[in-house]
Amino acid sequence: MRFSSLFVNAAFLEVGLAASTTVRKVDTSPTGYVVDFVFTPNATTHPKSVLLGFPLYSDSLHASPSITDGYSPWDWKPEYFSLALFTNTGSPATLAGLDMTYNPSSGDWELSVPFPSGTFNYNFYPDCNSTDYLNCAALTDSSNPPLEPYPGDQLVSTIQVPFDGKYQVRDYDWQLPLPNESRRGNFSFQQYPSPGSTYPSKDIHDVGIYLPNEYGTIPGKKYPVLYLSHGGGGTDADWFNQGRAQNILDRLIDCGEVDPMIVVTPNFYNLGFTMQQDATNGTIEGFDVVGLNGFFNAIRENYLTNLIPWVESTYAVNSTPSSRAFAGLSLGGGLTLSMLFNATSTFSSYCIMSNTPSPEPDDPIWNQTSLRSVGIFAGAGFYDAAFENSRNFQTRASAVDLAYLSHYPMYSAHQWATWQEILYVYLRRVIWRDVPYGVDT
Ligand SMILES: *[C@@H]1O[C@H](CO)[C@@H](O)[C@H](O)[C@H]1NC(C)=O
Ligand SMILES: *[C@@H]1O[C@H](CO)[C@@H](O)[C@H](O)[C@H]1NC(C)=O
Ligand SMILES: *[C@@H]1O[C@H](CO)[C@@H](O)[C@H](O)[C@H]1NC(C)=O
Ligand SMILES: *[C@@H]1O[C@H](CO)[C@@H](O)[C@H](O)[C@H]1NC(C)=O
Ligand SMILES: *[C@@H]1O[C@H](CO)[C@@H](O)[C@H](O)[C@H]1NC(C)=O
Ligand SMILES: CC(=O)N[C@H]1CO[C@H](CO)[C@@H](O)[C@@H]1O
Ligand SMILES: CC(=O)N[C@H]1CO[C@H](CO)[C@@H](O)[C@@H]1O
Repeated sequence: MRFSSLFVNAAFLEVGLAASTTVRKVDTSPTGYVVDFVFTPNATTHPKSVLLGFPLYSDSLHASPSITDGYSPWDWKPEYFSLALFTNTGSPATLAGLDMTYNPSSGDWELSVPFPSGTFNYNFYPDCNSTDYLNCAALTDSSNPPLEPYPGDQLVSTIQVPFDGKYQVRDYDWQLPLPNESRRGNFSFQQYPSPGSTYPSKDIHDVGIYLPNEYGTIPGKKYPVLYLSHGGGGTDADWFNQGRAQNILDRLIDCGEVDPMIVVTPNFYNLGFTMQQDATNGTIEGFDVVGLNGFFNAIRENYLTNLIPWVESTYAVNSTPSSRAFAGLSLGGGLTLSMLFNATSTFSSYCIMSNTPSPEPDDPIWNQTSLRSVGIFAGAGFYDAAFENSRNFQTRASAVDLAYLSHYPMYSAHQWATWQEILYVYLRRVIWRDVPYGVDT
């Protein structure tokens, strides 16, 4: 059996090992690389077919043949980009449902696919019809499991592919693991007391923690903390699984581009309230974000009461607002807005990614003077279904002369590539800088 517990990071760095999914340098691939996928059916199943599912490609004008029919990986060109779900032009784009081939001698299903540089999520769909695979069970790769397989997680396996300038123009190597393992930071999943939590057990909740490589080696040193939220349907594991935030931080810290920091990835589900319930409770104070405000209020108060004090009493951190920042994507972008408008002075800056709607322009909440003392950074993918929400936020901020910086990744939609890039720019150019932001920021 080829099963191993290797993470893909290891599979990529040590291509010779017996992992089922390997990244291989191939000069005949249009990208310079292929990924060899191998799916081994388990002893009790004998699939008739297996599909490999991952996002297809769009072209530089996002004019691919149709929204459900992007370009095949074998036709890949340098200006193409991977197009995931929820674009701003009509219905969600499809995943590629690529037929794998049965190898009778190994008993495995196999497929080698060209991939450009970057981070990609995929699943296997046994016995599935390519036209309706979204109704099929999606399996992760047992040779390359999610870093924390987790109930409720958007369970996918993730591969990372290097850049090759001979074939490609966009270099995403800043997402790859820092080569020298002994210089990487550490991430882990912890539990903290959170009254009301129903998972993983009563009044206990999960949280992901990234510690920089030097953590614990410099007596008395305290670190700033970035709180980095997942989105709808996600968990505290997503930024490590799908976003590979640990790699992005390792690299930027290692080369001295950002100061070492702690990153906390909270989890806003199973805290004793649901969106449904809190929407029915109507408008609580502050703004009404399409019925989500009650949910956001409850999470915000829960984090302020339970999570942040726990982090600050458990780790060597600076407990001042100037050493705290909050970021989040999609539904977590809405939560970031809730923190910005209703916990304004708790954090020094806010990174709002692909957010839900912001307060209406006539809401007096825009006029709070405290908003002018914090940093605001906002963006979404250029083809992101949340692009409009993000622009509306900026238009409304501009209308009250509220300063912000923004970044809109060109070749991306509502997907991890967008949030990785916004995080990368926020870390390099914005976080911990003095406000108001100037030309040097
Ligand atoms: C084998 O696959 C079946 C169907 O997906 C599943 O129910 C079963 O748990 C699997 N067995 C193992 C050992 O993974
Ligand atoms: C695949 O699914 C579609 C839609 O459900 C159906 O029309 C088609 O006949 C199916 N094809 C096969 C080969 O099962
Ligand atoms: C990796 O980093 C460690 C710690 O800084 C250093 O001692 C070692 O020489 C590095 N290894 C390589 C191959 O650069
Ligand atoms: C982080 O440290 C813990 C405790 O030493 C260890 O079990 C875990 O494997 C480390 N995680 C990573 C990603 O290195
Ligand atoms: C914000 O303050 C300005 C100046 O006092 C005022 O003209 C405007 O109506 C206020 N906006 C809101 C939404 O309250
Ligand atoms: C705080 C509060 O009033 N929560 C209520 C919200 O609505 C649900 C029912 O939909 C109640 O169970 C909660 O107590
Ligand atoms: C400005 C604003 O809406 N502030 C509210 C934030 O939330 C707390 C607790 O829910 C309220 O007490 C504030 O009035």
